Amino acid sequence: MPHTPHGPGAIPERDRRRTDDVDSEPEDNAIDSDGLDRRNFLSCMAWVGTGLLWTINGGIPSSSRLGAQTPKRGELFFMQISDSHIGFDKAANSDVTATLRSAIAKINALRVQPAFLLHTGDITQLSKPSEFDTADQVLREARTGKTFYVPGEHDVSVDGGASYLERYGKGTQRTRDGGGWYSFDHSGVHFMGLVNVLNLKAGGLGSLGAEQLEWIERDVKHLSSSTPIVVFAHVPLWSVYPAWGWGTDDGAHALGYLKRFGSVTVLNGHIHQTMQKVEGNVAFHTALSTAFPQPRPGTAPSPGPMTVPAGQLADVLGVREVHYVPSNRHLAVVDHTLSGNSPDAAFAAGEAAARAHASAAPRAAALGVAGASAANEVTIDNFAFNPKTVTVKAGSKLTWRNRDDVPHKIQSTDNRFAGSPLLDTKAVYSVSFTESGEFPYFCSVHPVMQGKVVVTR
Ligand SMILES: [Cu+2]
Ligand SMILES: [Zn+2]
Ligand SMILES: [Zn+2]
Repeated sequence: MPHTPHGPGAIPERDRRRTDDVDSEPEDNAIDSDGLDRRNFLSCMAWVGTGLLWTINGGIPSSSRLGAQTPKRGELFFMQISDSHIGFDKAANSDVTATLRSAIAKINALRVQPAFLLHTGDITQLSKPSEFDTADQVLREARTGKTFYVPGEHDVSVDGGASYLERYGKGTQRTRDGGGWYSFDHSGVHFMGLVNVLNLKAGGLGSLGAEQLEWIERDVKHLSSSTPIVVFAHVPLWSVYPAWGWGTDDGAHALGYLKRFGSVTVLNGHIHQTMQKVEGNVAFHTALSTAFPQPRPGTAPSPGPMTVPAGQLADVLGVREVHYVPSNRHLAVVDHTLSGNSPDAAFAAGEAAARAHASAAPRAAALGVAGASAANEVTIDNFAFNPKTVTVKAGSKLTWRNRDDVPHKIQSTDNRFAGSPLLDTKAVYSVSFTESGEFPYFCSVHPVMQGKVVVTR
């Protein structure tokens, strides 16, 4: 691939010093077997100077204020936004509509408008018509005028995707139990919008399913291997952190159909932070949310909305610009926080607070303050059922109580008791168990969450 040097002439004055620092690193421009030069690879997710955040992948010299890279003739430029969670109103962000609106305003302020926006899901918090309406209204303020969507689990958990598909499913592949995936071509790039948040299995991760996999195979069959491919889907298609459900069970299977293509870019949301990885011909990127951050893998007791210190929310929310230059192999992906500050400090502070909160909770429970689970009650805290295995007498009633800031949904693994509706924060759900036996169940929104009811005589 052509290596574009960071020529000082191309870099605005204010960015030059930091860029020169990057350039003064030992020269190591050996082209890897995957075609990425090592220095650009290392500068993935590099934080460069105040007001600049960049991840660069693919040889575009980058001073990365949003809009600093003026797209040239023949170049495709689009923006990704993700996880707007309209309807969320907890401590992590009490006004998600306002932060989505400021993300759109940032894009609208660009002199050259993107060809379109990609919204990679969790448009809403609870799939309510009013939430979809608000999202719609704000997105219609975008000057570019065109947004492509894929659903997140928050958009489909109430009704299996029916209302999402009614709004956004026109022109997509439809199946008996949903569908919603589609592809389109733009400026020589083939885009595939995939759905990996429906029909999830107990203990599993995101899932594309057999029908969608077959469609992927068919959809790319006619394309020449030199066609650049952009895949976008909500849940990461590679294993980011399976313990938190951050991956897709059959993601590798899907990517198998894309092996012969020279350039595959995968854009995801769901984890509310930027992560990237390059594997062979495939570059994976997850995006910031416009609503709230989640902790980095393993840095807190569980995923979920994370509260950062007052005044730092705009450091952890953001938008992403993507450029495609026909002569470059990889697309250039540049992430921007709403504030322009690095997200690192706010992430670290939020994670520390989440750990402190978690270590205080058992003490409070021991003192009877917050209350451990009552008899015949399972609480849901930090994406876990507590207790994981609960024993009740036949003929008695068991109650689940959601104490998380995210909705969960109880589903019997073998369909032997009635599942719950989507349980928002503080919601309870009860089932009377009459037969004795073992009843495994899971959360159909976050299928890594599993529990068991043991009913005794
Ligand atoms: Cu859940
Ligand atoms: Zn989300
Ligand atoms: Zn999600």
